[in-house]
Amino acid sequence: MEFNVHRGRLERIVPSIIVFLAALLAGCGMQGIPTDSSLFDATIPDRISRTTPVIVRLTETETDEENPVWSPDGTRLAFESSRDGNKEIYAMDVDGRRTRNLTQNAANDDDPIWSPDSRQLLFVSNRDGNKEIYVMDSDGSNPRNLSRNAANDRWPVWSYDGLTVMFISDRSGSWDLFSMNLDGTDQRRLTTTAAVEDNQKWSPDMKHVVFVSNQSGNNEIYLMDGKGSVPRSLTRNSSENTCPNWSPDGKHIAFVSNRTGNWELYVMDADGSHQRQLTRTPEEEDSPRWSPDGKMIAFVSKGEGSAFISVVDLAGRIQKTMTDTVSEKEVPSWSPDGSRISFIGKENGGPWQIFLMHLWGPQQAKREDRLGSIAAFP
Ligand SMILES: [Ca+2]
Ligand SMILES: [Ca+2]
Ligand SMILES: [Ca+2]
Repeated sequence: MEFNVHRGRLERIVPSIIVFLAALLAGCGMQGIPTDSSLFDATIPDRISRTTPVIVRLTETETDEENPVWSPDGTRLAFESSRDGNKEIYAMDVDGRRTRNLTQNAANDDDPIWSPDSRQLLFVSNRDGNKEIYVMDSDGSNPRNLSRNAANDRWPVWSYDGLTVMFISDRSGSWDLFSMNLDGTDQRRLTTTAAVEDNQKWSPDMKHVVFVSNQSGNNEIYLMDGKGSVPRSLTRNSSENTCPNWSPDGKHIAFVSNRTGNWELYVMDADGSHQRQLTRTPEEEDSPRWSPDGKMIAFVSKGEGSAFISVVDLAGRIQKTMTDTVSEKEVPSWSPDGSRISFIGKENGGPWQIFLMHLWGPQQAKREDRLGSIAAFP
């Protein structure tokens, strides 16, 4: 079973629990790690509003390249590719050069997540017969199976102190959240429902975990502490509410919902209060990701045969919308310095490839050669 990020929200078409899970994971993106705040260029918000973004394609292959994740030090992107015939985790410099296969294993290896110090990666592999959570050094050496359980274990996220791993497992009969130490000890079940729990994200202060569950019959966003306290629902309606994403200061949570009959971007306070709709578009909004300074949110809008990435401020004012020749897009993710957004996209129906949108920087000088152009928000 593969969870491809581009599979879309199939749960509205095929209501099986497996597809439901795939759909929950789709588009939301993995949790990044807070980065060294000194990397962030505080002048970037002003520059974004004055500069034309430039899109650069980083991969050129015939296979799907997916799930790019920034190293917290901003120097590399890890990603998944099956260019050698099975899924492997690769890492490349952020200019697209010096790509290296880190896993080199005949099984499928995916879901890479950097450690806070950029020295290790968590990943998922079925090399031992079922999906397990592994850790390896950032050069691919020293891989260790952490979960060691006959069930499926996947979607690992680091705690911000780098000491524990939160993941999802179906070992109890339904998908639930679990935590363990970085050596695989002290594996604990944190949720105890017959429903699907996933999409877990630590709050920046590590006091809370936000996650998604369909225990009420539709996807809602829940909050608990990292030890498995009784979850509290932050959203409560008969529509879908998913893709929660913490603001860097931990005060707000961005998410998407179809409560108006159309998918839109929302922000709420971390206790679920003050839910505010930031977009009103005919497209389907997806994958909200906060800028490192917490002043903006990047997201994808998907329409018929097109997709574009926009950056919006907390008042819902669109700062930038990119239109270009990349007809499908998923999982935008900010560079730690806030100058670039990585994403995956398809050109002319080709395979998923990795792109960088330069919001500001030296690439602007060469923009005639690039894919990007700027457009008014529809
Ligand atoms: Ca492999
Ligand atoms: Ca469950
Ligand atoms: Ca919309």
